[in-house]
Parts: sequence; structure tokens; C-alpha cells
Amino acid sequence: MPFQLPNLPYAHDALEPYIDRQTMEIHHGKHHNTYVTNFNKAIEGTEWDSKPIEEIFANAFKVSAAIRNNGGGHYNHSLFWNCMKPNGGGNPSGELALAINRDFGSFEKFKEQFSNSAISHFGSGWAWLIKQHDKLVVASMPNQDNPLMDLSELKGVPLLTLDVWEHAYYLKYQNKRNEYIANWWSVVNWEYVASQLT
Ligand code: MN3
Repeated sequence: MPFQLPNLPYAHDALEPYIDRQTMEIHHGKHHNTYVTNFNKAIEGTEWDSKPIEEIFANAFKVSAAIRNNGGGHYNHSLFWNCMKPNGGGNPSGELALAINRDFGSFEKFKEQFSNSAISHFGSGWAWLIKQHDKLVVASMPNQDNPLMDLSELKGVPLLTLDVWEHAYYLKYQNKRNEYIANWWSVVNWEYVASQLT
């Protein structure tokens, strides 16, 4: 099997009280695992079998829906786990902080724009901070699409992502997506996000 479920970079309960243990167990162990299994099944015996995932996304317009959705599911969740850590949050620093101030006016304005994008996204999907050429932009995308896919309206380097599928928050927050998003800022791993900038 070319693709494998990565280990979580922390314990299932490490993001409590913001994200609960049971949500993390099901989200990583069941949802992400299923994307990996179905992605491997979907590419088996096709020309994409031994291709890097970035190359598959660069051809998203012509791959099957199963490859697009499950490949996106695998990549997006892998990035999402890395974008969080226990005792995270606070403010970014260095080059990332400068770029955020330059392109959004301030960190608070960036947070507001990203949160609004995540809150107002209709249905299942993800909010993104993307480096597009030399500019940072915020967007939301449906299902398991991402900014590496050639069919995405906004393409670029994914820096930070937030899962707003109901499975990401429903056990703890039910219909209160806004509370999940407000609390999620407390677990963002800004060092990791900054490392994606180069
Ligand atoms: Mn998810």
C-alpha cells in the first residue's frame, strides 16, 4: 500500500479541552484511516499508483472522484494534525507574522477573516491559509479539495488548514461550529505553519 496513516504527533487527549479525546480517536483512527484505505484502493492498478500525491493533485481534473476525494482526505488531515499541538495558540512570529501583517493588516484581522471563512463555509469542507505567489490569502474549499488541486479556484502552497466537516467537532460542539473555531486557535502550531512558508 503506497500511502499509510501517519501517527498523530501527540496523544489523542493532548488537545483537550479544546478538542476532545473521543473526537480525535474517531477522526484520526476511523475517518482519516478510511481515506487512506480508499485512496490506496482507488489508485491501485491505475497510472497514479506510484505517483507523488502532489502530481495526482496537479491532475485532479482528470482523476476519478474516488482518487480526488480520498487523496484530498489523506493529505488534508495529515496537514491538519501537524497544524495543531498541545499548548499551542498565541501569535505567529518572524517572517510569517510579517507576511500576515502585510497581507491582512494585522494578526487580529487575519484571524477574523479566516474564522469568517470557516464559519460561513456551507456544508463540509476546509478553511485555508494559502501562499499564492508572494501573497497570503484565505479561502474555504468544499469536500476534500485543497489548494494543490489544479481545479481549485485558489491555488498555492497550503500553510494552515481547519477541518469544518461536522465529524471534526460535532461530539463536543454539536451545531456550534463558531465555538469550535474560536477554541481551535488555542491549539494552532504556529512554528509548523511558519515552516511551510519557505
Ligand atoms: Mn475530517
